[in-house]
Amino acid sequence: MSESTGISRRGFIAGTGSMLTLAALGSRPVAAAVIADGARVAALVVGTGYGGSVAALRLAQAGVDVHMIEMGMAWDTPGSDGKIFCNTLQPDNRSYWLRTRTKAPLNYFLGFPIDRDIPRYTGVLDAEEFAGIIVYQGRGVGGGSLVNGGMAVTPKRENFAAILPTVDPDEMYGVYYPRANAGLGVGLVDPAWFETTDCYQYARVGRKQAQRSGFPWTFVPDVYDWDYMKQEAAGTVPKSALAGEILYGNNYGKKSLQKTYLAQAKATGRVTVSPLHKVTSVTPASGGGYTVVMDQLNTTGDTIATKSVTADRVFFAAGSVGTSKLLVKLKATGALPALNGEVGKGWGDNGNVMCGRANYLWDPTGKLQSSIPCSGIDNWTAGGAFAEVAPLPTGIETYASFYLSITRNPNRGQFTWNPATSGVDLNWQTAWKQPSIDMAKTIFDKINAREGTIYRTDLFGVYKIWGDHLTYHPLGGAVLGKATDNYGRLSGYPGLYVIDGSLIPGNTSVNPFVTITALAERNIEKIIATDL
Ligand code: FAE
Repeated sequence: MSESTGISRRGFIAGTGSMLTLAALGSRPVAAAVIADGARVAALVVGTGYGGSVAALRLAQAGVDVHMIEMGMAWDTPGSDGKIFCNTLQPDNRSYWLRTRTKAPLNYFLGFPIDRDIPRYTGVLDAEEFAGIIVYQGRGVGGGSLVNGGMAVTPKRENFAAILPTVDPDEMYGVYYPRANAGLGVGLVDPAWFETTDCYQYARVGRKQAQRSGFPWTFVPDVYDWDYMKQEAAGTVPKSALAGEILYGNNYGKKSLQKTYLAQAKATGRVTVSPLHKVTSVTPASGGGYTVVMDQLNTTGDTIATKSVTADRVFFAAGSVGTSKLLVKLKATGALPALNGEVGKGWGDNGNVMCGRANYLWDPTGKLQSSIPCSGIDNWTAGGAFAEVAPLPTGIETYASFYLSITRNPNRGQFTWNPATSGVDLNWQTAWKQPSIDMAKTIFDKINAREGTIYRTDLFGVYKIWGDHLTYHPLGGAVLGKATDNYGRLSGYPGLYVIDGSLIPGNTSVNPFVTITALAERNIEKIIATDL
């Protein structure tokens, strides 16, 4: 137990009367010691996604006590069905963050809306709505790693200068990308198994059609345990990828951060996590360090306590949207007035756009589809698009090919404080997706022409081809070398750092979490060497 929590389980039980407390808890063990009001901590990490998990592990290994604050749940306890997470096809209260109706990214099927009512709960997927875009994000200990597809892609080196122009590619490709890939447990599908398994028929159809149109097709690495997936296919273990689990959590085979960086961090004995705590303010403390204010939430999202702690150092790792919103608010409301004018700027959607294509009856994509994508079409150089061949794990034959394209969309949004609502707005407009649609069309118009096929119009509405209303990949808002120095130190405030996807200026050319992890590895190494 870290001293920095200010409370230990034994002390808590002794201090409140052990019999009474155990009776009230129904004899269940106390899951974790949450942070106490008035605590003093050496390092406080806001958020438990990729950036936060890297920071916590490396700081702890360097001998620093770390407390991680996470607004979502711990996701370590099974529900009444014996599972921690609910299935994509049967969303229940565990699916969405504080919604009374689901908000599925593919919200129509065969032209009919598929969203349904659910009880309001601190579920695992947040569909955060801004005026022109819905930003999907993971909520809980593990951040986006709980809900994502696990596609773990290192960008091509030739594209890196456009991704992070102020970072030395030699050190990234020589040291930090390899370190991130190892820490995340990245692996590749067995190519021989891929050729024969039913669950990747959809990917083989995607490959055949891409290659017939002359597009480079490539395997994409993932953090899923590929041996486990083989056992799922053989029917010897409980299924998750082959049970269609995606978006609302994965119960078995995916190596989320809880199984990798966070497990290692907790094993140091120096890292404590407070779930269901949401940071609302950070401001310089009179005696040095920073006063961090947070709301403790219950599972319907009500505030049940407000706590104020002091931290010597604060690492903002609340994700691109979470960190940007916090910093914009703290600058505008006078908590951190010296933050520079770059805070909130340079936000991008990683060029995300989705579409489906209708295949002929003689080209089925399979009723069993692994929810973990393993391949993509790389037309980045010629047409500005990298398209995941994505599953439609509905359990029935759809004769559809489905794609999430990552495109070189140049548009960038900005977060601003809105005094009228006491909230943070994002000025992204839906029309700004048009360059992404144009780039995706460089692939799919050609495939459709070659195959004699058409776009699906029933997945995102009635007669709507493009899923242009959303992103899974928010990036930017506290850009490296602009809002911060070249290692994430916030200007004007020694001891405050940004260490998540908000550092990356809007696009990574591929799925982003390996780059977020590698950049965090680079920055924390420098910070530990020079600031501690
Ligand atoms: P992130 O993982 O979002 O973690 C931030 C954490 O901070 C979250 O747990 C928040 O709940 C928490 N938080 C926010 N505000 C506060 C606050 N005020 N107080 C306390 N806690 C707070 O940030 N990327 C890939 O590379 N491959 C994929 O296959 C892929 N698939 C995806 C599929 C879906 C459906 C989604 C939503 C995302 C996907 N992503 C994928 C994106 C990836 O998960 C995302 O880029 C990273 O999770 C971002 O990492 P960060 O560390 O920036």
